[in-house]
Amino acid sequence: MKINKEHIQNTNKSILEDHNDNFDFLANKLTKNGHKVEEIISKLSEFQVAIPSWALGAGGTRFGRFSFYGEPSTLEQKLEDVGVLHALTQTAGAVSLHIPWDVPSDYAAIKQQADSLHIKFDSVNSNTFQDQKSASESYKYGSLSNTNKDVREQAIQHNLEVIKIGDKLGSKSLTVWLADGSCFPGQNNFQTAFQNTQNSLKDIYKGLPEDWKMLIEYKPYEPNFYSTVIQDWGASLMLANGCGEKAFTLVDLGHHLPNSNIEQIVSILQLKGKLGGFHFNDSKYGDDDLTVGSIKPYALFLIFNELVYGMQNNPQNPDLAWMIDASHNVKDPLEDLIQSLEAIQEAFAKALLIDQEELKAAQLDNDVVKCQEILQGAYRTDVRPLIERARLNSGGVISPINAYRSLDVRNQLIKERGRNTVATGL
Ligand code: AOS
Ligand code: ZN
Ligand code: ZN
Ligand code: ZN
Repeated sequence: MKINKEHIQNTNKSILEDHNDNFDFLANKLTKNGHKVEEIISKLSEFQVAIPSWALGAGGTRFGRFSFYGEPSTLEQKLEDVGVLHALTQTAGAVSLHIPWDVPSDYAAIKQQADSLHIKFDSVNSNTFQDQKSASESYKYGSLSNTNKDVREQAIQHNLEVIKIGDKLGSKSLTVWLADGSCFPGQNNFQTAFQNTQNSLKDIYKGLPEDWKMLIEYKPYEPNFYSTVIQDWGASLMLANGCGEKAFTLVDLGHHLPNSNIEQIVSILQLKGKLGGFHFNDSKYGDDDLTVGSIKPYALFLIFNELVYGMQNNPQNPDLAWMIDASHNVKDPLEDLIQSLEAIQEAFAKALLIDQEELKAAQLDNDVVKCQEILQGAYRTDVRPLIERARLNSGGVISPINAYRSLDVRNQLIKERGRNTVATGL
């Protein structure tokens, strides 16, 4: 299934007039209030979010998995799916691969396919949380933190291999997420596990090309339920600092204990130049991996407020690797990703509406009420016409979900691939 210009024009036709009315109304209002509408739109157009290869099929839980049919089972098909998302939204111009699930068999062909779909290869992910059939050592008791040197060595070599694969595709970063930890008190020596992890990461870091970054993801629990070796941003930051200037912390929104102030974490990491990447999702209880913006959209907006501030004021922090890390059992995965992309754009657009100068003045006056008015004034604005216009300007559709449905994409995919396909990976 490939979306072409004709598809796009046809689905836009019937709602173009409505869109124009809504856009003009909003643009007039914003311009009167001193906003530079064109600038906001071009920032929205530039903002690209990587799609993780493992979110293209139904995720499932340990209790079962309900297929959505027509799911991609090869890397080529996964790229096709990202191509559909990108053609409609013009926001999904990158894919994040997980090795060994996504090892290309023909690099030149895969690169060519990605090029033709305008998709870049974002961060590559290593996998030391599952045992591979051919592996001689098991990660049951940890990978980079394992007390057994042979296990650590196998995990290090795997990460170095992932860098090589990513390098051939044009990726520029390695994301390390470890399941390492313990399920019961006394099972692990915390200090030994941490030191082993630091040393292993240093060995991987040595193999990082000059223009690459290492992104270190943290998570408080799951799959281990008593302790996780890289449990929070502090542990991640210490490890990144221990490795060097090309190592950074990666924040996954679902990887926090309840009520953690994520916007504050994000803000301080940028100040220190150590925020490297982002996994977007939403959650109510833990690492729920739900659609971005589906549970706590205001929190997402507050996080974006800090991200926008950081992008404007922290040149010491590199450009961030943006990725969606969501997966669940009930929606069409592509529709879910479209909703996530929309929620990200919406939070970003609203954050761009915050008048930073006005906010700073209110903060200096200690005018707490005004500070809140400024934030909530931006949050309450319906910015959807801006996002629609950004998509239109880049050749996308006004309404991606409606277009996806009217083009009957899922049934096309089922026709092409069959019903009982199983996505490789989780
Ligand atoms: C796991 O909880 C992390 O969020 C990972 O970033 C990611 O979901 C995983 O690598 C995919 O299996
Ligand atoms: Zn993640
Ligand atoms: Zn996660
Ligand atoms: Zn998650």
